[in-house]
Amino acid sequence: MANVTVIGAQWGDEGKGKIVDWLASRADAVVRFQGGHNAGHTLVVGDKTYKLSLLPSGIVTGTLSIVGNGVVLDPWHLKAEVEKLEGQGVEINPDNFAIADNCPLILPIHRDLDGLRETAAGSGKIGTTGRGIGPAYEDKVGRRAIRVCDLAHLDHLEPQLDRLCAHHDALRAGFDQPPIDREELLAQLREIAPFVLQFAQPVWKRLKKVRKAGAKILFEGAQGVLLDIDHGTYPFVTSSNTVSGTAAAGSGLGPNSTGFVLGIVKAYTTRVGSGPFPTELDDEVGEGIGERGHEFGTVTGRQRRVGWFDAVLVRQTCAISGVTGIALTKIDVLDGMDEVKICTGYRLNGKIMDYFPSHAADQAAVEPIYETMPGWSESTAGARSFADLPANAVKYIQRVQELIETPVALVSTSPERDDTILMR
Ligand code: 2SA
Ligand code: MG
Repeated sequence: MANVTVIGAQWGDEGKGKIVDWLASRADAVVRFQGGHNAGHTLVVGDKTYKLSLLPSGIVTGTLSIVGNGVVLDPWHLKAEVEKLEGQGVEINPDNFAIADNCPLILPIHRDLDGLRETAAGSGKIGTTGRGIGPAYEDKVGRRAIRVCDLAHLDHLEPQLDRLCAHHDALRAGFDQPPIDREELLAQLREIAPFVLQFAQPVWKRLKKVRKAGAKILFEGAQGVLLDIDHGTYPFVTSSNTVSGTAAAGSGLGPNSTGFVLGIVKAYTTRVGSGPFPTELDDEVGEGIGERGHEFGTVTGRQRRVGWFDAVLVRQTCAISGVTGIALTKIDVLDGMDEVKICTGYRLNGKIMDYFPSHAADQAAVEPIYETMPGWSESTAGARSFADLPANAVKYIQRVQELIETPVALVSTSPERDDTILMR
């Protein structure tokens, strides 16, 4: 196995967790490079289920796991997640877990601001996970973030606190919130600092060493390309770049190290939160798919919106993200349907389009053009070879591959690690 970068090629929740876990057992290091604890990966290993939000999936198998600089880190959440996994028997120590010391922190004020803004926006809200992700990235780019390395210098935090408070106190006043309590914030940081610092280091150096030793690195993306801050359904996006290129910048390695780009693609489409969704189904068909697919968010438990497979979107995200091959997941959820539909193009103001436009109003207005294919009554659940799949499921997979102009490398047929078909 070469290095592999795994990204979601839709709106997140494509089933990255299972595929990443499958690959993590073959990797020497697993790196998270963007997002924060807004991600939610469910790993099913044997009879155990692990829910990860911030920690890289390799942690469950004891593989070196790294939180890269591109991540925004909530130190209190980190502690809780580590303790929860330790309670499930997972060992986490500085030998198998490292955090980039230049990683910006998510503070309680970020979480509060996220919530205040969403409430104030009413029906115009983004539908964020409420974890403070956006405000934390704003502070990073605004050069006023408190970073992991600052936790070792809390006696000299005044300049950062000045910048942070100047900005946030004004914002908070707009929401009738009191100014930041600097003493309280400092006390909270002092308390959590030793826990975080035991894992903190310049991870680019560690990764350089790992690379020299010829180890295989797995870059674990979170969310999906349609939630990318540049390429997604702006403004209904997350606040980081979710495309494959971020693996390099978000970990401290060059773009020549990201290897095979594996796009994770669900055999239909889902999204949580607000924003355009051309193939969304508001009927029993969608409800059925949602129920069979257990479409509830790992992080917030919110019900996911469900729709047909949109080949236009996935062709676009695969191109933007340089996807080498895709892993098609949850094909078994489509078992037993009379027919299945694939969106092959859009109609906008009487014109036919073969791509998803950038403007939010156009994104909301496009009408999908569908191709209908016969379904399959046989079960695909648990299939482990191509020969085990019903003929119509094979046809569906081949048509998807053709339309998205990207090869299918893997097909996943259940949440179980081994229920995976390797195509090439
Ligand atoms: P935020 O909290 O600022 O990132 O929210 C902004 C938008 O991004 C959406 N969002 C997500 N949508 C789907 N899945 C997400 N995380 C997955 C999960 C993890 C995954 O919950 O299982 O698949 O990697 C995720 N995170 C953020 C959110 O709904 C808003 O639309
Ligand atoms: Mg998920």
